[in-house]
Amino acid sequence: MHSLEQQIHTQATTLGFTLCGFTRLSSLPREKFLTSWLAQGNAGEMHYLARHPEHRLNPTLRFPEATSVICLGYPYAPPRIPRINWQQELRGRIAAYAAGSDYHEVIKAKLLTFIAFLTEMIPGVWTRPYVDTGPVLEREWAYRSGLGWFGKNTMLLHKQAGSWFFLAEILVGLDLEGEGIPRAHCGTCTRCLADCPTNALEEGYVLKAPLCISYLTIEHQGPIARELRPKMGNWIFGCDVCQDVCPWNEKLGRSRKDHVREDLVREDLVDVLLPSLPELLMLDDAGFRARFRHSAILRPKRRGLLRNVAIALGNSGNPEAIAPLRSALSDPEPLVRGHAAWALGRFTERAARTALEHQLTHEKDMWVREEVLSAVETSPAV
Ligand code: B12
Ligand code: SF4
Ligand code: SF4
Repeated sequence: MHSLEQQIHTQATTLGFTLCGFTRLSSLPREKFLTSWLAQGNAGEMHYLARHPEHRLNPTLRFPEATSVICLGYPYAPPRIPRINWQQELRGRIAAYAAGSDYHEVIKAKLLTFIAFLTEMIPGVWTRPYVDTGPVLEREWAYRSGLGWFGKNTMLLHKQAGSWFFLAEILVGLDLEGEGIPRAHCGTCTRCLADCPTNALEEGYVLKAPLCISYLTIEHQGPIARELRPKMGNWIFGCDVCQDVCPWNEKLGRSRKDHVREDLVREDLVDVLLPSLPELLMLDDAGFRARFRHSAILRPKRRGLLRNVAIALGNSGNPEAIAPLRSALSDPEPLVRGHAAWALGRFTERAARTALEHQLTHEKDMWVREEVLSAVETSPAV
C-alpha cells in the first residue's frame, strides 16, 4: 500500500505539476520582515498585501480546520527567445508567464480535479485551493515544503526546474509529512542584482516593487515616473530579466522541454512574447478584449498596456515609431496620450516636435498638457 504522501505525489504528476511537497501549517517567523517590507513602501499600490498580515503569517487563524499544505509547482519555461533587433523591428517583450490562457484559470481547474481526487480517497476531508489568490505567502510555504530555495531575485528556485514554475497550494485537514527546507544554491552569484534594469533588488532577497518593471507594467495604474521610463526598454507586460540571467534557468538547456506548459503550442510562443508595438498601439477597446481574452494581459486594461507600448516605442529610437505615436496623441485615454507625448519628445526628427506643438493647441487634460510641455522642452529635435 502506498503512503498517502506518495499517492498525492502521483496525482500531482498526473495533473502536470512537476513539483510537489508538503509541510505542516504553523505561524511563520516572518512578521518582522513583512512589517518592515510594508512599512518601507515596498508594496507600492498593492494595498491588498497589507491586509490581514496575521492571516498571511498563519493561515490556521482563518482556517482552524487546516493542518498541512500541499505545495505544487506548474512549469512554464519559455522557448529560447531569438536575438532580434527589437528597436528595428519595433517589437515589445512580454513576460513568459503571460503566454497562453491565464494561469490562474488553468491551474484552478487542476486544483479542483486534485480536490475531487482527495475527497474520493478521504471522504469529508477539509480542503482549500489557492493560486495567487488570497492572503497566502506562496513562496514561503513552497520553501518550507522543499520545492525550492529563495533566490536573491526573490524567486523560488529549484535545481532542475530553475524558477520557471507557478506555485499553487491546497490547504488540507490532513497530517502530511514533508521533506523539509532545501539548501540554497545562489552562492556568490549576483547576476540578477547586477542586471535588473531598475536596481529593484538592491542587495538581494528584498524586492522594491515600486521600482520593478513587472509591478510598473502590470499593477501600477497611473503614469509611470519619467526617470523609470527609459529603463523599461521594450518590456510591456511583466519582466523576466532576473530569471533570464539566472544560471539555474540557463542550466535547463536541453531538458527545457520537460518544463514547458503542456497546454501551449511552443512554436507560437515567440510571436506571442515579441508582439508588434505599432499593432498594439492601434487596438481599440474591443480589439484589446478580443486579442487578450482569457489572458493575464487583461489585468492592466487597455490603457495600462498602451501606456507601456508608448514607452517602449519612445525607447526604440526608431523614427518609424513616430507615426503610430502621433496617432496615439488622439487616443481617448489621457494616460496613453501623455506617454505618447513623452515618447515623441525623445526623437530628434522635426515631425515628432511638430506633432507635440500641434497637440498643445487643443489638448485639454492638464496632466497630458504637462507631459507635452515637458516633452517639447526636453526634445532634442530642432
Ligand atoms: C505581489 C506579487 C508580486 C509583486 C511583488 C513581488 C515580490 N517579490 O514580492 C510584483 C508585481 C512585483 C511581482 C512580480 C513577479 N511575480 Co509575483 N507575486 C506576487 C504575490 C501575489 C505575492 C508576493 C508577496 O507576498 N510579496 C511580499 C513579500 C514580502 O514576499 P516575498 O518577496 O516572497 O518575501 C519573502 C522572502 O523574502 C522571505 N524572507 C525574508 N527574509 C528571509 C530570509 C531568508 C534567509 C529566507 C530564506 C527567506 C526570507 O520572507 C518573505 C515572506 O515570505 C505572489 C503570489 C502569492 N500570493 O504569494 C506572486 C508570485 C510570487 N509571483 C510570481 C511571478 C511568476 C512573478 C514574476 C516572475 C512575473 C513576471 N515575469 O513579471 C515577477 C518576478 C519579480 C520578482 N523578482 O519577484 C510567482 C513566483 C513563482 C516562483 N517560482 O517564485 C508567484 C508565487 C505567483 C504564483 N502563484 O506562481 N509579483
Ligand atoms: S522582474 Fe525585472 S525589474 Fe523586477 S526585479 Fe526582476 S529584473 Fe528587476
Ligand atoms: S542569478 Fe544568481 S543570485 Fe540571482 S537568483 Fe539566480 S543564482 Fe541566485
